[in-house]
This record gives sequence, C-alpha cells and structure tokens, in this order.
Amino acid sequence: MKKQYVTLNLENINRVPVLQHNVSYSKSVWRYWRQLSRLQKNLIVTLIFITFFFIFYSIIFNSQRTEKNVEEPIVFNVEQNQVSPVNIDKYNEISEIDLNNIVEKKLAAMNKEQIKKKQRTKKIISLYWSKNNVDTLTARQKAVINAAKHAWTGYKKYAWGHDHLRPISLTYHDWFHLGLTIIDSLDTLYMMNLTSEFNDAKIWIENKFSFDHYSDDVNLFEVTIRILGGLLSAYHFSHDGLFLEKAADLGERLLPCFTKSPSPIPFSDINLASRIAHVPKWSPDSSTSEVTTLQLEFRDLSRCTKDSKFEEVAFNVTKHVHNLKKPYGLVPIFINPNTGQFNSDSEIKIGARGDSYYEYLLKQWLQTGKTIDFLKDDYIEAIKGITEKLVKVTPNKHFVFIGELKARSHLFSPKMDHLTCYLPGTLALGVYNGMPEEHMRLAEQLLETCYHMYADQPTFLAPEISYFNYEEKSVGPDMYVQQRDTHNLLRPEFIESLWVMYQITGDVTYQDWGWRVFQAIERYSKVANGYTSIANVLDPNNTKPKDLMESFFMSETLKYLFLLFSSNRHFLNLEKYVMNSEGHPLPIYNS
Ligand code: DMJ
Repeated sequence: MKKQYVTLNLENINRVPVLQHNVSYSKSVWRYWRQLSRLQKNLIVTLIFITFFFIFYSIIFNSQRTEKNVEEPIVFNVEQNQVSPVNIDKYNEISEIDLNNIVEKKLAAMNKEQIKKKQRTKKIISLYWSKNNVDTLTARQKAVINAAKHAWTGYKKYAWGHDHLRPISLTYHDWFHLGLTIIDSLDTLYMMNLTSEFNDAKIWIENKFSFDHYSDDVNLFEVTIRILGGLLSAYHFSHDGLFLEKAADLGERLLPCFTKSPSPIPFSDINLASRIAHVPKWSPDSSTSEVTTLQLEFRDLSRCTKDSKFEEVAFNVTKHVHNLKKPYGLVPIFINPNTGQFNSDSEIKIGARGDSYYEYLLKQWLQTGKTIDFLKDDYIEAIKGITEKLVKVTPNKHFVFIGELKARSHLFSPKMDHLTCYLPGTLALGVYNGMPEEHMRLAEQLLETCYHMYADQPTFLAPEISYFNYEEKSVGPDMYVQQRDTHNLLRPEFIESLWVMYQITGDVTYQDWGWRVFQAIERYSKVANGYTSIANVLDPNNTKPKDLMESFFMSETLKYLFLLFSSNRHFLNLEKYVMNSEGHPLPIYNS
C-alpha cells in the first residue's frame, strides 16, 4: 500500500500569533516608558546599568577563579563516587569538628542506599584532614596519586587478597598468604584520600582476613612491621575498631615467639594458626635488626588495648640488647634466641639485617616522649661507632659512604646496600630532636651519595648494592655496581630520607631529586597493569623486568613521594607521629 503524507505548515501556525503578541507587548512597553517622568527614566537606566555591571563583574571574577584552580587544583577527594569533593580552601579555616558536622549533613541528605555505602566512608573522610594539616595537592602529588591508583587497580584485578602483584604475567605472588599489599597500603590510601580503595581494603579485612585460615609459617618481623604496623596506623587514622581488633588478634598470635623462647630474644618464625614458634629453617639465629624492630608496634598495641604484655615482651628485647657487649656500639647482624647472645662470627653492617636496630633506638626514644635515656645513649654511641669505623670518603668525587665490617675478621668492606639510605633521614630526625649537630652534616653527605646511586645509572634507578673505591691510589671509578647487584626493587629508603630532610630543612632540592626518581620509575618500572621491580638498572634498553610489585612500593615508596611533594612540608607532623620501619605512622606518647 502506498503511504500518504500530510504536511503541516508549522511555521505558519506558530509564527503569526507569537509575532503578534510580541509586537503588541513591545508597543505597550514603549507607551508606558513615554509616560514616565525624566527622573523615573534616569533611575531605571541607572538601575539597568548597575545590574549589567554586576553580571559582567561576576563572570570575569568566576573565570579567574577557575583559571587559578587549574594551576593548583584543590580537589582533594580524588574518588568521584564518594562524598562530594572536599574543597580544601573552604575547609581551611574550620575545625575538625566542623568538618564532621558538614559530613553529617551531607549524609542526612542522602538516600538509604547511599547512606549504607557512606557510613563506611564517613570516618575515613572526616578524620584525617584537620585545620592544621589541611593542604592543597600539587601537580606532583597528583601524579603520585595516579601511580598509586594504577598500582592498586592492577593489584585488585589480578592479585586481590594475595601478598603481591605480578604485573606482567597478570597473576600473584604469596609469601605469607596474608594479603600483604592490602594491609600495607591502608594508610597510604587514606592519606591520598582514595576512599573507595580504602573501603575495598577494609571490606576485605572485615570478611576475609582471618588468621585461622592461614597455616603457613610467617616471619615475626615482616608481619609486625607490615601487618601489625599497617593495621595500627589505619586504626589511628580512621578510628575504626576493626583494625585494632585484628591487630590485637595478630599480637596474641605472635606472642609465643617471645614467650616460648628461652631468652628475651624471640624466635623469628611462627605458625599463626598453631602458634608454634621456632628458629628459621636456614639458621639457629634470628637477625638482629629483625628482633629489635618490633618495639614501636608492640608498644603501640599495648597502649591501644591497655594490655601491657605486648610492650613488655618487645621492650625486654631492647633492654637485653642494651646490656650485651657491642663492638663500637654496633651490633653483629645475627643473634641466637636460645643463648640470647650475638653470633660473634657475623658481619657488622647498617644495611640488611642490621639497619633498623639503629632506627628503632631513636624512634623508640621519640615514641616514648624522650623519657628513656639509655635509648638515646645507645643511639649516640652507635652513630659514633658508624662514623669512626664505617664511614669513608672516595678520593676523586668525595662520595661519603658507609661500608661494612666482615664476619670474624671485622675487616672493612666498601659495600653499601641501598637499604642503608634510610640512615640520612634517621640522622636528620635525630638532630631535629636534639641529637648532636654533626649528625646533620653526615646526613647531608650520605644523602648526596645515595642520590648518585640513582643519578649515575643510565636508568636513574639505583642498584641494590653499590661498591666504592676509597683507596688514595685506586684507579677504578669512585662508585661501581657488580653484575649480581644490578636489580632495583622499587625500595623506599632514599625517598624516605629525602622526605625527612625536606621536612626538616625545607630545601626544595630534595623534592627535585625525588621527582627525578619518580620519573625514572614511571619510565622503566611502570607496566600496563602496575609497577615492576627490574633486574638491570644499567641498560635502559634491557631493564629485565622481574614481574613483581612488592608491598612496600605502596606502603613506603609512593607514600614518601606523596609526602615529599606536598606544598605543606608538615603535612604529616613529625612531632606527633613516628614512622615505623615500613612507613606506617604511629603516635608519639608522653612516656
Ligand atoms: C621494608 O620492608 C622495610 O623498610 C624494611 O625495614 C626494610 N626493607 C623494606 C624496604 O626496602
């Protein structure tokens, strides 16, 4: 059948009456205007002029504000599907309590489903940012947040609930089967205001994180600094009891390491389900840095739970080591839990297995409000020992570096682990808190050497270990890398020291150094689904990705970069918090 169309002339239907209406309307306005007196006319013209002026002014003013915001963004709540973006400028002058009230009002205006979602979010957003530490994000911080989101997205997609992401094979790696990356990331996500990610982590902890399911042996030190430390700092930031509950459960399960040992030195390994503690499979000894790097976390757990047993057992270790004879105030890197004595055949070093003994002397002293004198004395003596026995300078480039004393002979070895680069930050923190001024000079010199560990490689990424030629007549380069040490695990120590130095001195050079390292990470370690350690820092065209993203990349490296790039260098106040060895902030107490 043929279709028939009817054409309606809409133009004619509509136009005529509208036109007529407009004409008659404008005629009546004109008539009315002519009837007005001159004064009335002048008044109306002036009013119209003023109105136009205000409209024009407000358009210009708003456009300037928008431009300003583009330069220095003030959007803090990066995640869109949470409580609407927190405008830091707006909250600059209001107290923490006011901020809570604002969030309360927003919650009240939401529908039930939204409220259900937000109640988990509420605590997260409303507690961290307060009048004193509120800040605006810099462009560099935004870049770090993007990196954290990228790392987290890959982890969530391919390794959720497992310890580490393998970002190239798109699978996971388990060490303790404890979801290490989730818990190690909590406070970093919190500080970055990545609330949706934080909530996902929290829900996992609530529903899946139960030690009864784990039958594996774990390392006391690693689990303490990563899991206990991570849970406790998440608890302090969010005030959410879930984290403390899990921390206390873990603390109880770790206790047999101490209580079953015949000496105050704990066993290094434990089965979290059976609670059987033992020495490591490969040695009768525990690592000295490991047994002396538990105290911040166990003390904090005691203070939070009001149960002193955690603090007591951990502090007994420190007191015991204090009473042992230490060559030059320095500690051999192995100690036996059965005898309670150092293994005198072991090396003395500030890198692996020695490092955080020195760090926790200072930090325990700070955590307890500078009230325990022997910690300060042991620290000062140790730094003196380091300066006299381990610090040397290369002849040409004048690199100040820290070497090691070999096992048995105690002969000097010019080998410096990247791990040692935490020391400049610790030294600076000490000076800031009244330790001898000369420590600062050493801190600056060491930090510069650490910078060269990065800057002198074609990838701008540091190797795991660097060696130095320090003899006057030596012909080789001042600093060099051995083939077996060319890997970079995205470790945090250098960045950590940069942050502390920047916070204390305000010297922006440290920010610029950090930025260069971050750019190198973006260039050589970023892959489509996360970040990877690389095996070769010596060749930009052949970095040999190792397909592993360690949990400390989120807990420390990215967190310290984020803090380093803040325009408010006291964003995280070092007078209120002390960072544990895994970058988890814990509060400072009076005693
Ligand atoms: C982290 O797990 C901690 O910083 C630890 O104290 C030393 N090693 C790694 C990072 O390099």
